[in-house]
Amino acid sequence: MVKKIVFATGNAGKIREIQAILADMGLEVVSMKEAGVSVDIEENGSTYEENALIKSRAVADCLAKMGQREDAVVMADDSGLEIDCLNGEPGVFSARYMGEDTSYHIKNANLIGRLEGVEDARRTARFVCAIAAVFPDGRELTSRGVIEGRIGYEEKGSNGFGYDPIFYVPAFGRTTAELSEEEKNRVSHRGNALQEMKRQLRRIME
Ligand code: ITT
Repeated sequence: MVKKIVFATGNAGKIREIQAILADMGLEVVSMKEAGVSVDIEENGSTYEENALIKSRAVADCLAKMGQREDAVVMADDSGLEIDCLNGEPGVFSARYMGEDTSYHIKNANLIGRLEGVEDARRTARFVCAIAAVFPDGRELTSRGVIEGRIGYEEKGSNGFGYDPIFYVPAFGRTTAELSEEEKNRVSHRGNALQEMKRQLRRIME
């Protein structure tokens, strides 16, 4: 019997969004840290789906070694920002762009700089998110969500994380860093991918 979801992420911004979206599943949602798992995972897949599966399987293996695999679905998200006029960069390398430890203030300033002189209509971009779920019996599911937007001309807003301050959502007239958590979750790539995953989970757990 599945009783909890262990989410394989070390990103505190993600776990907050994920816990809010999965709150109505009737399952306990804990981060891998809360589950006592600490593992360095090499995300060497070439797609978001592959990387999400790599993270989920690695954490599932650790839980199995700890004897805690039986009642947990392990889920992970891999996501990124794709900027059209930069041929989809930074894409699956979004977290590693300019180095994992470089601040997002610097990364965001760099991307804005690379788009200097690019007019509004060509500043199109999207956040993409793949979610993977690995079940105790070895079954695996994936889902994907997207949000379309444009790269702004300066950082705006202080909510969210990562590239949110430069990702402008035309429908709101604001960046995702200027949206409340509830507004972002309703329209975001992660929100969409998790809603799709919830539909698949409900079908399986019926
Ligand atoms: P985990 O692997 O531990 O989950 P991570 O931050 O390394 O955390 P990813 O490998 O999925 O996560 O990298 C995704 C990067 O894409 C993330 O660090 C941000 O830079 C960016 N990103 C993804 N979703 C975002 C969002 O909702 N808002 C802003 N930036 C986002």
